[in-house]
Amino acid sequence: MEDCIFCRICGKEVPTDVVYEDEHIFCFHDVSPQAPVHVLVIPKKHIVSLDDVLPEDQAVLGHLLGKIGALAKELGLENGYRLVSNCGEDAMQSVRHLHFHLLGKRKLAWPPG
Ligand code: DGP
Repeated sequence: MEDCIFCRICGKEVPTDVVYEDEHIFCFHDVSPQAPVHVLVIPKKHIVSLDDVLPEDQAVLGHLLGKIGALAKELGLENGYRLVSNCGEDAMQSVRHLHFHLLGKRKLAWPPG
């Protein structure tokens, strides 16, 4: 999608610090890190949010979730981490391209704000 910053990032129109990439997913460092490790994991397909997942997207999202443990290990998150997807207004989703925040390397409070 032309005016989507995350589509532009995974389409390499906007340079970014890539952590992992394959045919279906892209992982890069968040521009505004909320923890010593804060990366975003996204499907390359433009899906607005978890509310917009279609049955045909499920394999890609299963693939994405299946990669999280390996990514966490690669990023040194042996002591634990949090995976978050903000969906919609109440969760303050600011980028309308489905993304998962992978956060770690500090104690993460619960409940979140
Ligand atoms: P959310 O509030 O859940 O929609 O989070 C969006 C995140 O995306 C936020 O933590 C900042 C990050 N972000 C927004 N624009 C860019 C960008 O151009 N580059 C990178 N690396 N991260 C971005």
